[in-house]
Amino acid sequence: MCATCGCGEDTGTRVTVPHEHEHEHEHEHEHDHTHEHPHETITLEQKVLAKNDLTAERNREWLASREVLALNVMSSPGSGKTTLLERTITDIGGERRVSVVEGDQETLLDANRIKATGCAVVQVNTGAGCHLDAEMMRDALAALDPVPNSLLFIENVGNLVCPALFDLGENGRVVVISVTEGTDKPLKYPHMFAAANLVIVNKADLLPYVDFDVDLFAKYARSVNPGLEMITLSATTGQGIQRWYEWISTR
Ligand SMILES: Nc1nc2c(ncn2[C@@H]2O[C@H](COP(=O)(O)OP(=O)(O)OP(=O)(O)O)[C@@H](O)[C@H]2O)c(=O)[nH]1
Ligand SMILES: [Zn+2]
Ligand SMILES: [Zn+2]
Ligand SMILES: [Zn+2]
Ligand SMILES: [Zn+2]
Repeated sequence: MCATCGCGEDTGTRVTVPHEHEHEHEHEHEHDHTHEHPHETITLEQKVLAKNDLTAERNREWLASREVLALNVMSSPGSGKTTLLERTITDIGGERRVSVVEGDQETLLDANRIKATGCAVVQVNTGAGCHLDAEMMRDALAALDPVPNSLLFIENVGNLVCPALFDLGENGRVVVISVTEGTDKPLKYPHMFAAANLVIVNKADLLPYVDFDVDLFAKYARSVNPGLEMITLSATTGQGIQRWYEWISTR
C-alpha cells in the first residue's frame, strides 16, 4: 500500500469479476446484472494533487528561468532507465551539460552508477513512497543546482502507476517499456501512457526471443494517447538510440 499518495486507500477502487463469455456477440440471453463494465480507476485526494501542482508550477518556472530542459523518465522496475541514462550521458554529455535526479525507495545504487559517468546527480529515497512528487523535486533541484542551458533527467521510482499522477514541473515525460514486459501494458496502465510525450521500447536486442509485438503495442499506446511518439531501441547495444538523441535535441 502506498503511504504517500493514498493510492492504497479504497476510495474509487472496484473489484470486478470478469464475464466468462466474450462480448463480441449480441446478448440474447437473460442477465440479472447490468452491462456496465467499470474500469478500475485511481481516485486521489484532490487536495494532495492540487498542492503538488502548485509546487510543480514553481519548479517549472525555476527551470524555465535557467533554461534547463527537464525530462521525467518513468517505467516499471528494471525496464532500463538507468542503463539508458548511463549511455545517453556518455554519448551526448560532451555536447551539453547533463545532471540527474534519481528516485528509488532505498539505496544510492542508481546515483552511484550515474556518478560513475562523471555526471552530477542527487538521489531521492522515498522510503514507503512509490513516486517522486513536486516537493521532492524542489528539494532535489536545490541540492543539484543544475547549470543554465543544461539537460536534466529525472529517473522516477520504478512504478507504472503513481508517478503518472504527480507533476514535477518537468518539460517532458518519457515512458520506458522493455520488450519483456508484454504488449498489453498500455491497456493495463493507461494513465501512464496517456501522460507520456514519448515511449521508448527498450531491450530491442531481445525481440527475437520474446513474443512482444511492437506494432500492436503502438496501436494500444495510441488508443490511450493518439499523438504519442515511440522509439524502439536497445540501451545496451545502442541500436536505434540515435532517434532518442534527435528527439531530445528537438525539445
Ligand atoms: N538485453 C538488454 N538488457 C537491458 C537493456 N537495458 C537494460 N537492461 C538490463 O535490464 C536490467 C535493469 O536495468 P536498469 O537500467 O537497472 O533498470 P531501471 O529501469 O533503472 O531499474 P529501477 O531503477 O530498479 O527501476 C539490467 O540488468 C540491465 O543490464 C537492453 O537494452 N537490453
Ligand atoms: Zn502507489
Ligand atoms: Zn454479459
Ligand atoms: Zn534505475
Ligand atoms: Zn504513491
